[in-house]
Amino acid sequence: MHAWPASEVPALPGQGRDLRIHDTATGGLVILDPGPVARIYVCGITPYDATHIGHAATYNAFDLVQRVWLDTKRQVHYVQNVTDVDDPLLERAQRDGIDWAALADQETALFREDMTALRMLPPRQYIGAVEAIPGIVPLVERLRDMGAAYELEGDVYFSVESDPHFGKVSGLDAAAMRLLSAERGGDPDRPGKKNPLDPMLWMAAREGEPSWDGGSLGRGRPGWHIECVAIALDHLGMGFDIQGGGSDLAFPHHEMGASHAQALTGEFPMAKAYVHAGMVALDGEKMSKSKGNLVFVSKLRRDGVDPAAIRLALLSHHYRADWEWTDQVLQDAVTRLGRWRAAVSRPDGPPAEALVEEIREALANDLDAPAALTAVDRWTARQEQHGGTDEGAPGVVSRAVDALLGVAL
Ligand code: 5CA
Ligand code: ZN
Repeated sequence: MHAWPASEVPALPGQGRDLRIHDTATGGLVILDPGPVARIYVCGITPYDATHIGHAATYNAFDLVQRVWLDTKRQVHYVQNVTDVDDPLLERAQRDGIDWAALADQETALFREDMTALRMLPPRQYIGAVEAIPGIVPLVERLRDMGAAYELEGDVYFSVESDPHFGKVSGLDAAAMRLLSAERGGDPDRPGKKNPLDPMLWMAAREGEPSWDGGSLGRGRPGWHIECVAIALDHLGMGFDIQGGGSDLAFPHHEMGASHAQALTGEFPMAKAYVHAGMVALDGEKMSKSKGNLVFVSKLRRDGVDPAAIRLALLSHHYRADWEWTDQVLQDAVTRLGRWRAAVSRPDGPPAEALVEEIREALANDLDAPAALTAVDRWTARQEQHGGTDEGAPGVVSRAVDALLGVAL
């Protein structure tokens, strides 16, 4: 699949800083030391509805990761998937009487537009589950042949016991895992499984549903976790720097994915850090396609909201916090954007070097975007109150805000 166009990232004076980021698996900050090419996999959308503010907040967090790394003069190998075949997508297409593939195409196209408008840097590879199937089948066969997977009425399940490190991503106990598994796409109550937590790797073809040639597995379609693992291993290999997504993916998705990869390769860990963004709520409940309490990025854009203001609204919350979208959050961002734009529109102003370092330090410290915004606010207030004589300082601020925060002033 094609991704979306990259906005330009201006080069900045001085030196970028290495990222320290919270890792769900160890529960603390890790100092990442990627080589010249940093490797990150971020779970993409299931395209059955438009991009909402919760999705955008999660992609914003990982866009900041890219920007911090680019600022250290590294290249970034960023891979993202599109879950373009899965139960919720098929159910929505059925409900609305439309073709599932057309629905996926349409919503993926809208996602690309939203990401472009928000200045999210694109992944190097943007891969759909359907196009990944030829790579998924041999992995499932290999897991089965090595005894890490088993068949149940034509479906193939992964045996969580085959990975000695199972449980290390989320750190949850079996009871909590069982609850979340039932909530998030698993089938812990299906009779005949070796362990209730075992997730499906390959689902045998069902009447009226799309299916693909699965070689010795028979016709069917892939499970959710193996989809991301196949794509990540194909393009990034083991031991990549960050596996990213929203906090609702820590278990089972990233736990199972890591176990699939670790069982397949015998290596540990799949990723050096498992990074999870908090959940955005609306009216007191997590924004989710299944509940329908959504604020769409595309709708805000149609209503004439500047995408830079949407981006600033996302940046005003720490990525790990759970937070609530309100009209006030957006209004505050619109006001802030106006003040920043006015402040950088003058030819000179207060010195900017220290501000660039403050933004760098804030982001390197577990992506503390709110601290970065406060630093820009302080410079803006000085510009408003006293002005300054540094020629070109507003241009430096404008480039730093663009390069590090993805906001075009
Ligand atoms: N296709 C899978 C991942 S492989 C999936 O979870 N798709 S999704 O469309 O449901 O979500 C896409 C991303 O947005 C995921 O990282 C998810 O954790 C994140 N996300 C979903 N809802 C919210 C929310 N309310 N707040 C923050 N992030 C969210
Ligand atoms: Zn995923």
